[in-house]
Amino acid sequence: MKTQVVIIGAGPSGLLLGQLLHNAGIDNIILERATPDYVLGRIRAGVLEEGIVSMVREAGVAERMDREGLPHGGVQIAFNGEIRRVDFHKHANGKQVVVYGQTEITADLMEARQACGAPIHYKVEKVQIHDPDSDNPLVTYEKDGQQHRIACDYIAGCDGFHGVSRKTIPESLRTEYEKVYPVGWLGFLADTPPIDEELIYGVSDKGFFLCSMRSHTRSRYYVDVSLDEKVEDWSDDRFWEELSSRLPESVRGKLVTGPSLEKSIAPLRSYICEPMQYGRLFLVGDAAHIVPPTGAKGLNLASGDVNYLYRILLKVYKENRPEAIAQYSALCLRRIWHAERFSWWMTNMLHDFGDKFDRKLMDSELDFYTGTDAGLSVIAEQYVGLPYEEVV
Ligand code: FAS
Ligand code: PHB
Repeated sequence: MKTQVVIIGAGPSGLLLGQLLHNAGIDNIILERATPDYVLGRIRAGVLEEGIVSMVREAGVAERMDREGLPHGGVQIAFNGEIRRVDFHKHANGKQVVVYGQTEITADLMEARQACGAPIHYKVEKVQIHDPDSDNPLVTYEKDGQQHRIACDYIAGCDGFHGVSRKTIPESLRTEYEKVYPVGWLGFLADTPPIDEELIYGVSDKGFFLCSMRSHTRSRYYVDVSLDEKVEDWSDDRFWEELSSRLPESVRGKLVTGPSLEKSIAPLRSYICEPMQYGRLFLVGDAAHIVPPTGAKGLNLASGDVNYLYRILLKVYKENRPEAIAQYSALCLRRIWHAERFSWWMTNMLHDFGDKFDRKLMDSELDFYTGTDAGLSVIAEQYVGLPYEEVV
């Protein structure tokens, strides 16, 4: 088999890249090790920056997102019993974010892939990347016991943190940066009306909380827990009691409880692999970087990588500029490191990791950054997302 681009992974990165390339007439094959249901069953991101919204529109897959997505002009931050609002219109030049679940985007992209008939293979095994640093890379995999080979021009490693792509880059060429936080987020999804029109991030003496949503009738909540906690030890009642105890008096009465549709604990980590390319192999999204979800950046960073790789491949194939691939890693990393810093900073400002000096700094930071125009602009401009750079 031969194609122009092999995409490993059918998460949001792989599916979005695949749709954009297909629409541009660039042949690509997507290889996914799981089933569609498994991919859709992972409850993850919920906040979309304008960048990914425009990419999904450009891919021609925005109809449901535009109909059901919730535009948000601000976000709220609760501490010391009060709630302050970060106004994006006032402090981020009128930009906004859209609340629309990663699961929904993934489902919309899966449907588009099926409708256009572009090749995608689920439940593949033993994907291997051969000679990515040559002019003739090859991808092999197994499916239903059959061995398959795909000769290609380029490989997009959209296979997440635990995929095969990053490990294909020789360890001697990789520099990895990592910070592991001493807590995880216990996430809870319920068909209950959200506590407020906007997201509320907060920290109380009991710990961090986040009140988010997926629609006007479906809520998504988080509390931070120690890493030795097990999700099976958290009954629905125990979760609701813990969340309620962390909420400010002013909103606690608005909390509507109900049975969980999904409950999971996600560890918090900052991670980056440099460089993000090796010959004709490009790392995209979680394959190359992870952020703590406090800045709502994970999915949005993945989409930034997709934007850069897509526009570079357009230059390669439509302008006959194969040398354009050399800029990919540096372009991605400039944006990624800003989001890594923002996510690390928001995490430290909203989580008490037990040091009493740091706890006092948290109060000072929260008071300054939510109480001054300068501070509010810092949060707003990075929360709505930095603009994509031009691909030359
Ligand atoms: P993904 O991990 O989504 O997709 C990779 C795909 O590759 C998977 O389908 C996997 O099955 C497949 N794959 C892996 N190895 C393979 C192989 N060898 N062969 C073939 N296929 C292979 N981000 C936010 O912005 N906000 C959040 O609240 C948030 N919460 C999160 C909670 C959790 C528990 C996790 C893990 C992440 C969360 N994220 C959040 C980040 C998340 O949304 C990611 O940024 C996003 O899924 C990145 O998408 P992909 O890069 O496509 O990687
Ligand atoms: C979510 O809705 O899942 C969500 C929103 C904002 C975050 C993290 C998660 O920062």
